[in-house]
Order: sequence, then C-alpha cells, then structure tokens
Amino acid sequence: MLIKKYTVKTISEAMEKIREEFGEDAYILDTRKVKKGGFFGIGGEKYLEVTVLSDNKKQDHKKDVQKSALKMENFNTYTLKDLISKNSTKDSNRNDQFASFSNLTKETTRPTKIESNAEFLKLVEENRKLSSQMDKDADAFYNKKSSYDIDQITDSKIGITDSIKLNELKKAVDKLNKKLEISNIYLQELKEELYKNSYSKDFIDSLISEIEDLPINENWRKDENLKVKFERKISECIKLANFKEMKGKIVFTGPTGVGKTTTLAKIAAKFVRERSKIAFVTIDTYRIAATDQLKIYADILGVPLFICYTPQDLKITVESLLNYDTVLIDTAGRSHKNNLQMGELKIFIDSIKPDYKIMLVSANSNPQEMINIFDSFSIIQPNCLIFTKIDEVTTFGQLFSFLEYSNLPLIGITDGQRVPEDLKFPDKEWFVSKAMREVFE
Ligand SMILES: Nc1nc2c(ncn2[C@@H]2O[C@H](COP(=O)(O)OP(=O)(O)O)[C@@H](O)[C@H]2O)c(=O)[nH]1
Ligand SMILES: [Mg+2]
Repeated sequence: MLIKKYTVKTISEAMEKIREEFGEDAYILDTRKVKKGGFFGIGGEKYLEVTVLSDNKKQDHKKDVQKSALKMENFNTYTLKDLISKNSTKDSNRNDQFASFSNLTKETTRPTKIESNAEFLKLVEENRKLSSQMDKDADAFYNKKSSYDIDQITDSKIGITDSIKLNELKKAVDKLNKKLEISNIYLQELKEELYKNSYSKDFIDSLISEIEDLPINENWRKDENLKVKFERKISECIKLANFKEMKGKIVFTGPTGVGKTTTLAKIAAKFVRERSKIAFVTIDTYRIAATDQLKIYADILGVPLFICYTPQDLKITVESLLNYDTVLIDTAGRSHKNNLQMGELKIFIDSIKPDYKIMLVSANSNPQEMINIFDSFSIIQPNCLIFTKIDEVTTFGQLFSFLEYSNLPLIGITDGQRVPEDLKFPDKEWFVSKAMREVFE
C-alpha cells in the first residue's frame, strides 16, 4: 500500500499521472490548493496538491523504486509501514487505534498511528461505504420526498428501539381515535336529544363546551356527572321575578295573539283580591274587538278602563292615575317584523316610563323565532318575561335557550285560556325537573 502526493497544475494532469503509476484502483484521499514560491505568502504560483492511496498489485514490482523514493523527501511518497514507524517515533504519546484518512493527509508531518495495512484499508472501505450511504440518504431526502410519512419510516432509518417506540405511539393514537369516534357517536346522540327537545344551537354549543372534559359513553343518560353539569346549566338560565312585588306602571308587550290581554286579565284577577286600587289602560285601539275584550274583563273585575289614542294621551292618563297601586297597560299586537310599528310602540312606552315592561313570548315558538322576536322587541328594553301557552308545548328546550339568550327574569307562565286560573308561578325545580326528564329519561 502506498500514499503519494502529487503537486500539479490541473486535476487532469494529476489523473494522468495517477493512472500511469497506479492504474484505475487508486483512491484520491485529498486535494487542496497550495502556493509555491513568492515572498512571505505574497505572489507565488498556484498548484493543486493531490494525495493518493493505492493497494494495487501493479505497485509490487515497483516496490524497490518506491522504497528508495521514500528517502527523497521532495518526492513525497511513503509506504504505509514507513509511515507507521515514522509516526510512532515522532508522536509516541498518541495512542489512537485508527486514523481517519483526513488525519493522514492533512497532517502528513504528524500522521496518526495505524496498526496494519489491512486495518487501514478496512477503515477506508468503511468510510467510503458510509459516505455513499449518506449520499443516497441525502438524495432520497431532497429529491424523492420532501417529508417523511410516518408509516414509511422503516427500522433501517430510525433504529430498532425508536421503531418499537413509534409503533407503540401509533397504537396509542389509533386507540385514542377509536375512543374519540365512539364518544363522538354518543356526544352526537346527546346533541340530537337536545335538538329534539328544541334547544337552540347556541345553547347546545355552550353546553358541549362546558362538558368537554366528560367522557360521553353509551350510558350518558345515567351519567351523574353529566346530569349535574346539565342541571347546573339550566338552573343558571332561570332567574325568577317575584310576582307579588310587582306594582306601579306595568306594560304588556309582545306579538299579536301571544296572550297579552288575557294574561293582563289573569294578573289583575290575582291583584284585585289583595290591592285596593287597580286601573286598566289600553293603547290597543286598532281593533274594536280588542278594546271590547278588555272592557269585559274590567267590568267583571270592577276595574276602571282608560283608552288612549296618542302617546301624549297615554302620558296624561297615566300621570292622573298616581293614586292607583297598580296600573296595567295593554298594548296593540304589533308585528315584530314592522319597524315602524315597533318605533311607534316605543314612543308610547317611553312617554310613561313604566316600572315593568313585560315581554310575553309564546312557549310554542321555536327557539330561533323566539330570539328573532326578542331582538325586535329589544328596542323597548323589556325587563321581565312571561311564557304563554305552555299547555301547547311538548318540549322545554326552547324556553331554556330563550332564557339564556334574553337573560330576562321570568315572572310566570300561562297554561290555558281560563281567566284567572291558567296563570302559574312555578319555582326553578319545576322547570329543571321537566328538562331533566325530557333529556335523560
Ligand atoms: N292555549 C292557550 N291559549 C291562550 C293562552 N293565553 C291566551 N290564549 C289565547 O290566545 C288568544 C289570543 O289571546 P289575546 O290575549 O287576545 O292575545 P293578544 O293579542 O296578545 O292580546 C286567545 O284566544 C286566548 O284565549 C294560554 O296560555 N294557552
Ligand atoms: Mg290584546
């Protein structure tokens, strides 16, 4: 085995010389640019220094020539054996078992200790294999794939321990996905149950976000944690206003046919027994029948009725009734879709500054309808609520959804046409138990 340095002008000149001397099997270990001549590094000519290693048999017959050449320092050719002995005497402190070929070439004045030709050759071969593998990997990485697919990462790329870990991870992710899918089925079931019971989309979404830490499984209807959370949420929606405390100027608002006049009469009937002075006022002058309807109730209950046609009229009338405990004011059934009518209603209402502005909402509307109605009536800023026609509903979800949306305190409910019987003031538990039964049973 031989290592030889050539100082040449071009690489092709070096190749020519190498081929001529060693044939095709020589290894080029290193090439570097060097300067020769000049003065203190300034000037001089540029050369190429090429270091070559060869184990070619072709060299055997030239051994003697090479050996003698070794003695000529400027010829720069050494046998490996010579190199080893030279090295061990020059640097006996170094005990590296093997030297990399870069050490051999770059530190030719201090070559590293090498045990044998075979070992050195083996080292060179291994280095070559390694570089070729690195080239292939780099090529695959940059040219064939921009990113690795987790399933295509093989043992050879990541090592066996990592591969086992990765498989475990994949299994865990699969398992988690399955669990999520199953829980999604039951979560979906819960959502559908809520939709079936007329809960609004907003209500369902907010409930789901509040229970996301709970595992929803096939037994969700029996799940106490879920029940507790649901119960808490619907309880929080309900704020009750104390009916008995109501007095002063009380206005009844809401769409046509919701039950304003009937409910006013029902409430009046309850007040009449315990309050000395009650009066009725109506601004519902659009329909003669509407005035007649209230007149009948007024007559039955022995309560005075005042009919007002303008906001000014209303203002003066209400001011004249200051000595009445309670003044119940009926309004026309305005269409919540007609902004002009809503604006007109607002002018009437603002003229008297009521103590209570009751919004009446029919319980048999769907949650979105209820919300639309509330949005339209918000112009008059209702401050309390009555659900009418509860006797006509089969679900309760729309009530909780509306309570949550409007945030209005609830005075009571009406559950039929009978005056005064069909007016009720249920407590929270009544509403909650209805909802719980509906959803969980
Ligand atoms: N089923 C049922 N019908 C009611 C209820 N409240 C009112 N009504 C009826 O709804 C209709 C309209 O009521 P009304 O008071 O005139 O509504 P207004 O236009 O808002 O004044 C009447 O036939 C009432 O008897 C209730 O709670 N349940
Ligand atoms: Mg009416």
